[in-house]
Amino acid sequence: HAGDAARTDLMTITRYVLNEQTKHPESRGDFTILLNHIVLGCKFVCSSVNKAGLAKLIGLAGETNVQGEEQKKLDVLSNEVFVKALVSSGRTCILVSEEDEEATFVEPSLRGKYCVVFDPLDGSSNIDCGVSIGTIFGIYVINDGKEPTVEDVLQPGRDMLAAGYCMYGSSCTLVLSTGSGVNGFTLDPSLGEFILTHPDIKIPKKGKIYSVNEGNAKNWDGPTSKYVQKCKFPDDGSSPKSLRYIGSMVADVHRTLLYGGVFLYPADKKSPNGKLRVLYEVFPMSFLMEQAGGQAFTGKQRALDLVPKKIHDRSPIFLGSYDDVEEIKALYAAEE
Ligand code: AHM
Ligand code: MG
Repeated sequence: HAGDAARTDLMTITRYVLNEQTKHPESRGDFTILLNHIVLGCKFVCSSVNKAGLAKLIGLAGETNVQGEEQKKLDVLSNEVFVKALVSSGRTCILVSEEDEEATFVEPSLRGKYCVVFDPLDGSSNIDCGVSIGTIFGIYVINDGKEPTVEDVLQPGRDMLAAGYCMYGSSCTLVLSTGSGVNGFTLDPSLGEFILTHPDIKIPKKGKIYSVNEGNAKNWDGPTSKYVQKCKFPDDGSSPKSLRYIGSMVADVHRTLLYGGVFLYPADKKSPNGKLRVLYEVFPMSFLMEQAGGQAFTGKQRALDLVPKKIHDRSPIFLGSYDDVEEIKALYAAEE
């Protein structure tokens, strides 16, 4: 019937990116190719994540090799999936992964102009209990023909060309920004296609949720403690905020993007730079927040203005609804 016929009219992620490409007549389609390879990596990891529980319990055929080696850990596997997908795109020159100590320089014959920073499987402590986990990525571009160096990725987050994440949850959702707004796509497993389900995501200006690991409260600094106290005991007559904390950055940020509020991983006395990594956690999520109309702040400055010194640098982060982050900024300003 008519409903079925209409299905081929869906906006798939490929179609979306090709459409975007036509807005840049000078484009040679390199970005579209790169993104296709990232999408393939996401689909592959999604299918592995979905099989993970089964594979562990009953040992899926092919999961154990002839030497009887143990099945690969999912985070190691995901890293290999993305490294292979990115290198084989022929469009990358430097890869920075949370899983690898050093940056990977792509061999000259497969080299392209994009640098990709990523956390292949974030929140992996959540795998065994079936809680949502995800892949986070950010993309920089270097000048054509330039010999790549690690300096090319030690750039402020505002210079990213694109950023996104894929959440492996009850459904598989890919959220992407190429610098003009944020769009969300959901994998239709029967088609193997990501379909545009959340066009032009805008975060509510103010939210009713705060999201933080309160178990660290003992070691927080003044402004963080004050802010969380205000969430629970507002002094302006407003209702207290609800607390939601999954402990999986992708899931916590995804909820924040859709429902509003703030996600914070602040500094504490034990970890003065917080926990989350600048290049492949803080930057991509901050990029998405700003593109959705929210803000991202480190406690000192706009998160996207940070300049990382090392590829695995960390930073405190407060991100979410514009007005909520504004309140946090005021508390830090009052401290100075
Ligand atoms: P991971 O890269 O080791 O998985 O750690 C990152 C995760 C984030 O997904 C999450 O926001 C944070 O760690 C939770 O940390 P904590 O358990 O300290 O609250
Ligand atoms: Mg991580």
